[in-house]
Amino acid sequence: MQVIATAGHVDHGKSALVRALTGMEPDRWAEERRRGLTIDLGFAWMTLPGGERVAFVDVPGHERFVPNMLAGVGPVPAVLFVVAADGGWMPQSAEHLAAIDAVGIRHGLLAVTRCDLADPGPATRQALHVVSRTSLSAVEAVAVSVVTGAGLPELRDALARLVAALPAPGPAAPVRLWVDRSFSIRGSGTVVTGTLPAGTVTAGQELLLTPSLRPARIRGLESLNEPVTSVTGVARVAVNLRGIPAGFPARGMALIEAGRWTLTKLVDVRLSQPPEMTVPPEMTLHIGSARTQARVRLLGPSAIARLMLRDALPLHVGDRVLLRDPGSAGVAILGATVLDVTPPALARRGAAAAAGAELAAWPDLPSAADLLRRHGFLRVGALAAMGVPGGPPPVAGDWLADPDRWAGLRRQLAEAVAAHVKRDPLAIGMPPEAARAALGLPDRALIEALAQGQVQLEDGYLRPPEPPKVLQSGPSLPPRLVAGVRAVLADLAAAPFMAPEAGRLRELGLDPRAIAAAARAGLLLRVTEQIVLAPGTEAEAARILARLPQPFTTAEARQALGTTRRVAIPLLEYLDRAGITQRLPDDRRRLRLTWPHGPHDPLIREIPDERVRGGDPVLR
Ligand SMILES: Nc1nc2c(ncn2[C@@H]2O[C@H](COP(=O)(O)OP(=O)(O)OP(=O)(O)O)[C@@H](O)[C@H]2O)c(=O)[nH]1
Ligand SMILES: [Mg+2]
Repeated sequence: MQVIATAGHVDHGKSALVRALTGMEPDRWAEERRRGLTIDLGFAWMTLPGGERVAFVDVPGHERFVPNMLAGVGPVPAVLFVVAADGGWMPQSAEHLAAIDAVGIRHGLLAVTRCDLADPGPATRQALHVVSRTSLSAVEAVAVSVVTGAGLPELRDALARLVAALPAPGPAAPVRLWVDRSFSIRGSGTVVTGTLPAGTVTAGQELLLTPSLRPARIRGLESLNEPVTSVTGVARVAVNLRGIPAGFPARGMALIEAGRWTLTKLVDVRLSQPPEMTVPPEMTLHIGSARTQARVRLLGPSAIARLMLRDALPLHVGDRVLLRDPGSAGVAILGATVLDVTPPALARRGAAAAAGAELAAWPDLPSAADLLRRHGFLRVGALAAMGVPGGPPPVAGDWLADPDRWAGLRRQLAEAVAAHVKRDPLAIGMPPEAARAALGLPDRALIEALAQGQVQLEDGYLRPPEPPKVLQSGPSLPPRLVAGVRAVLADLAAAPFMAPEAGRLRELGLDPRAIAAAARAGLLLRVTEQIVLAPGTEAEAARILARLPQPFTTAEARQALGTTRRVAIPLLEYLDRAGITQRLPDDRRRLRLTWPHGPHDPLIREIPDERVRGGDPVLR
């Protein structure tokens, strides 16, 4: 099926032609028939010579009803443009054509009607000339009379050719069914109708009704008055909805698929206006069957503008919208292409001009790369809801990133972490949340992905990749700390298990933070917050304890190590945690490991070091 809208000046014979082609009455209202004037949209359909069916959306020509005309033309792919042979080109001919051009409809036919009343030649030539300068460009022209029937077979053939040439939209395209009528049927409930431009709707499917995003399940479907279980656009569709009260839906609302559209009140667009024309600050925006007020802010000297909409609309990047100034004397209709449906705030001075310059270079159908360059980061779902296919693989989770921005951020993160550690050498590292805030990133997962290969993320903190140099002051450890550690190690040289008293540690300036930093740097073995020994002392302890009869008591261990209970008990517990000793139910212990290569076996040096980190509450 295809759907074609009529267009043309009032009284030029649009409805009469639809009636003659379809045998159906497009003027649905008694008032319309009484006045011989179309007020609202009418619907009729026929089967073409080739067997294809075509539905017509018949629009009013009167200037008072232009909004209705726009609601009919908005979602259709093609138009039947009507000019009366005896009327010629008229104001609403021009206005309707401007609207068609603004919406970007590229397919159509010219019907020169009432050819029994006047020579169709002049009207045909004039209309073809004007039409050729619009999105319709070259169209076929057919002269017809509904009174004599002249030209009607030729028009049917031309319609068949037009329909055959129309592009077939994707059956899997996102559904956006603009509501053009809504009514309720006793026993069935709420029904809405619309022109489905693409995609498929199926009975049982759940859609969302904009702008409230109220869920609406399809209870039943009809197309051209016949019940169907599924319809693929282009089609006229009547949808019986469950979950929507009668009287709730209205023209301009849309049924959309969840996650496939961006509901937005703010868009950046490219206007199709010649730059010298002054653009009114307030215009009426039309898309599909919807219309709303738009505040227009030009972004710099180019044709780029930011539109602030009164009502949220479901939009895609690349959508064509129509802007109209109903207050203006002449025809004031502009087309605009949506470039961004979630544009960033223009907070900085000069941001508007910069945004205008950036967007001026974009194509009418921006790519994922364009949008990522502007936004830096986008979730996969957000890009899909913009209607933009493709995009690079995610950098973390469902985050997509602009490749240049990402590379820059990797450098920035390395610098930020290095600066953090330099500022506060005793710090465990930079908390990822601090790095996220410093780099202005939307999600912590991005920091974790950025850290890879650049910065170490250990124990939940970011540190520079190089571990600090042992026993050398420098950028990594302050000289005061290194001096304190040297003094402790000197004390321990004579009695390796006589850990310095708390007072001695205080005197040397080794508070718990400093001790933790020194332990991290491998300068001290931190048994508890208060008990520190020289690195590697645990291996020496293991060697000494290995000489005792197994299992051994705490007192035997204390004696063998030549220390006090103050040190022996926490040291034995430390050795338990490190897996070097095992504590038995009777409180005695035995060595768990044997070292074939003696006490300098690298295993011994590595295991405890790891355990210090794992067991340290400060580091968790
Ligand atoms: N003689 C003659 N009259 C025609 C022909 N086509 C339409 N008319 C008459 O022209 C008048 C207007 O026709 P409509 O079909 O209502 O015009 P319209 O374009 O639908 O008008 P609006 O919907 O109000 O914009 C009616 O009186 C028709 O009978 C034709 O081919 N020949
Ligand atoms: Mg009419």
